[in-house]
Amino acid sequence: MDQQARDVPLLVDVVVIGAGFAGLYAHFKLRSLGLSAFGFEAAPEVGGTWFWNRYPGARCDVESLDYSYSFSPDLLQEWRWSERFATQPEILQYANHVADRFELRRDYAFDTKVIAANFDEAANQWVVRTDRGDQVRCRYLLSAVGGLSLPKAPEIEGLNDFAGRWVQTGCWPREPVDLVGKRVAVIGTGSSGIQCIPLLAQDAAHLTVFQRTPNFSVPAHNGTIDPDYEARVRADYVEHCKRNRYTKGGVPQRINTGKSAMSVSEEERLAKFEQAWGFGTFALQSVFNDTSVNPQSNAAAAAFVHDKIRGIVKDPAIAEKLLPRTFPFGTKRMCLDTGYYATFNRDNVELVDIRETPIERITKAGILTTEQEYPFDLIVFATGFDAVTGPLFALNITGVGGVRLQDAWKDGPQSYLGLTVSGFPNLFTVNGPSSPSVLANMLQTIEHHVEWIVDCIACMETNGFVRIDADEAAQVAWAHEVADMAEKTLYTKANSWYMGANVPGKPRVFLMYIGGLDRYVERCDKIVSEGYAGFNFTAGETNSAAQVGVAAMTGAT
Ligand code: NA7
Repeated sequence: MDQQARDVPLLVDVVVIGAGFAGLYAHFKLRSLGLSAFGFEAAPEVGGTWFWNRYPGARCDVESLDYSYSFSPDLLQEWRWSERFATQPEILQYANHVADRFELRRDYAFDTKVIAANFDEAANQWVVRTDRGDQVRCRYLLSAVGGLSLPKAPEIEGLNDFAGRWVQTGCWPREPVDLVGKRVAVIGTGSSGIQCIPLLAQDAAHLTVFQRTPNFSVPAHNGTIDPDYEARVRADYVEHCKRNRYTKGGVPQRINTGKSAMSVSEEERLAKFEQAWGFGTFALQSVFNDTSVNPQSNAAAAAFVHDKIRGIVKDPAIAEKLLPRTFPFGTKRMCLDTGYYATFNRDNVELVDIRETPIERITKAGILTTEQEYPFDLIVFATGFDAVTGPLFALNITGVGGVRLQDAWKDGPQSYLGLTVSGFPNLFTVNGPSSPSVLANMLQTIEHHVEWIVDCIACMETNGFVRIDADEAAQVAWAHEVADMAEKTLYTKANSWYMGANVPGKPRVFLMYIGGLDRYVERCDKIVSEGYAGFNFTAGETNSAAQVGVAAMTGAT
């Protein structure tokens, strides 16, 4: 299909990459500024991560009342979630509703992947190319590609020999996958594996779980939303969301003692853990204030979960295999499940500990471990993502002097505030590395980043600036601050995707700002109030939004 037939402009103020929650909101905000924006989305429709992750049991681990856009009071009131933790289909429906309601689809090319973005220094423009042959120039490039949008390729030898079918949780097929009567394998026990395993077990004839590292999981206690709580939130919904932005995790801390787990008696500690376990959410992590920094408090939480697992799983030998022991509690993302551990009490479910008997290869019939060959009809890879940096590298970005982002970040990502990268002017990254991103409610982090970016662009337009670039010294200082903060916690002790440790060869760097969304937002505000401290602006001849709009319509460059 040619460029004009798809109405792809040749020149636009802003190119937005991605039509997930970040991209959609960016479009909405940019339009309100009177700027022309055009978006590319690899999927055939909106939704981002919620389009791709349609495996059985896929669900958000943030409560749905909080996992909602807050920018429109009307939208907040009109949308009703049916469950406390929304399912993937319902979240996708929500994304579609938002796109329809605010007419956000019209400036997107779907089924279109960005394959390169090069900064033209003379013009202060980005030149964006796609896999459909489009080439678009823009003054600002906004990446809204999401941190968990590039599934890791299955790394296990022999996959081409397999006679059965294989799928990945991170790009699950749109058509139903037939499980009935099938012998199914799942490789991976992170959030995705833990969410889908109970449902696969219900439908498959036999399910074998290949576990490399057991994870901590707590019951989500999903169900309908407590009507009294919902009424209270709705009575004050806009303020509720504003308050969320000034919390550590972007959600209300509904069970929080504000104390060290070691400062209370064992009886009180266990009672609080029990309350948190019974409540769901990430309460078990936040009920005491030192779980992520104090090894003793952390060990107490881990021991509590171990006892719970032993209590649920009937076979003590299987229970022992399911106990996470190799990393501190919560330092790999804790999982929220529905019936995960109890699934191992089913007759048709088997657990293979691949630390004890590693997978040697995939064969024509199934999976060969050092102990035996297991025959399968279907293998499910729930093996995670090349998180945060992977999706940005996939864009093939080159900045000033033709430097590739991959090369600039060969020792780990360097970003000022997770929003901008020195040497890559006029590029903004929503939820980029060294911002809170997944450590807080993503709807909050997305809204905050998009608003910051759009305000910054508005400031540039008003002041006649044509280029913004992060100061390298400010960026280095920020990287140190982010790393120092992480080092003071137990998070750096885990081989997690937070650390980049799940992808062979990836530099080991903690990828998020761990100081809390509240502190981060205040920091960003302060930087703005100091005249965008740490940023360099260049004044120059600028095409006004209106001029660019005309150019885009006429195809002039
Ligand atoms: P995760 O959390 O990265 O989990 C991936 C799982 O797959 C984890 O148990 C890995 O074991 C396992 N894995 C990865 N590669 C292999 C290979 N090669 N062989 C065997 N096992 C492997 O990804 P998820 O998709 O579950 O969740 C990602 C995020 O999405 C989640 O944190 C939420 O924020 C939403 P390992 O622990 O590396 O030993």
